Amino acid sequence: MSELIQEMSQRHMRLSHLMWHVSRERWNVMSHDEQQSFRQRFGDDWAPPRPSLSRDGTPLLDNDAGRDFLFMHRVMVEHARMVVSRSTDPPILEWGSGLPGPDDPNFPPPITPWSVTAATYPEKRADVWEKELEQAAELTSPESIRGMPLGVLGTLIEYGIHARLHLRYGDVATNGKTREPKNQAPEANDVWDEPGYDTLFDAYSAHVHPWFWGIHTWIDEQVNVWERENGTIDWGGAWLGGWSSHNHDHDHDHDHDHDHEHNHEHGQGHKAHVLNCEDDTEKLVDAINELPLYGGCGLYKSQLSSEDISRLLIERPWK
Ligand SMILES: [Cu+2]
Repeated sequence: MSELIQEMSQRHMRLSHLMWHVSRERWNVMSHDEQQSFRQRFGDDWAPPRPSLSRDGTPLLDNDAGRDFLFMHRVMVEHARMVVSRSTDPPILEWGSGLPGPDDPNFPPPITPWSVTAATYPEKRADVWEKELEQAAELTSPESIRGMPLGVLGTLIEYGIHARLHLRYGDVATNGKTREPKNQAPEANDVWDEPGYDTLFDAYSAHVHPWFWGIHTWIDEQVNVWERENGTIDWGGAWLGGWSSHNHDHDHDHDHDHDHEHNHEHGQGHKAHVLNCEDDTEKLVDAINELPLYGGCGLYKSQLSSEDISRLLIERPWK
C-alpha cells in the first residue's frame, strides 16, 4: 500500500479533516450558549472564525470562509506532495491542467450499486456534467476571476463544482462500506479506519481516495489564476482549525515530471506545508459529536445551484 494512503487513512488525519469541514458548516446552527460551551470544553482551535454556512444551510459569500477553504486544501495538497516525494509512491493525481470530460474513459463516474445511481446523483449524468464543466470554465476564466474577492471564488467553487465533483466521483468505499450520518465521528472501529474506507462522499474518507488530489489540484490551480489576475495572496490568518502547519524543507530527490507550474520555486530547498494536530483522537471524537447533526443532507450536499451561480456571475454583487 502506498505511504500516502497509509498517512491519509490514519484516524487522526480523518478526524481532523472531518472536524474542519463540519465545524464551519454547523457552527451557525448552534446557539450562542452552545458555542460557548463548545469553546470551554474543546478550546478555541476548532471554533471556526468564519462559518461557511448560515443557520439554514445557505453558503455565505461575504465573510471570506471560501478563502479558508482554498488555503486549507492547498496545505493538504502540499502535505500530500511532500509525503510522496519522500517515498517510492507515484506522484499524486494532478488535474491542474483540466478536469476530466464527461466521457473520459479513465475517470468514469461510479454508478453501480443501487444507492449510487445517476438518478440519485444527477452529477453522474454526462449531459448534466457537460453543463457543470462549462459553468466551471466560465467561473474560473481570467475575465470572471479579475476583481472577484478570493473568498467569493472559494465559496463558489466549494459549494459548486467542488461539492458536485465529490458526488460525481463518489462511490461505495473500496471496503464496501457507507457511513451515515455523515457528520458524526465514527466509533473506534477498524472498519472506518481501514485504508479501504475511502469514499469521496464522506469527509472522513474523501482524502484517502486518489482522485481527491485530482479535484484539489484543479482547485489549487484556480488559486494560481486568481493570483495572476489580482496579485499575490497573503494568506495571513487563514483558518486551519486545530491543524497547525509548519514549513518543511524537502528536496525533490525523485524528480517526477509532475512538478509542472507550481507557483512556488522549483528544485532543492522547496518548502512545503506539513499538517500536524496535537489533539488526541478522543477529544476530536467528542468535539465532532458535540456539533449538531446534519438532517437529511450530508456533507457535499449543501450547494449553490448552478442557477444561483449563473445569476451571481452576471450580477457580481461583490463589486
Ligand atoms: Cu476537504
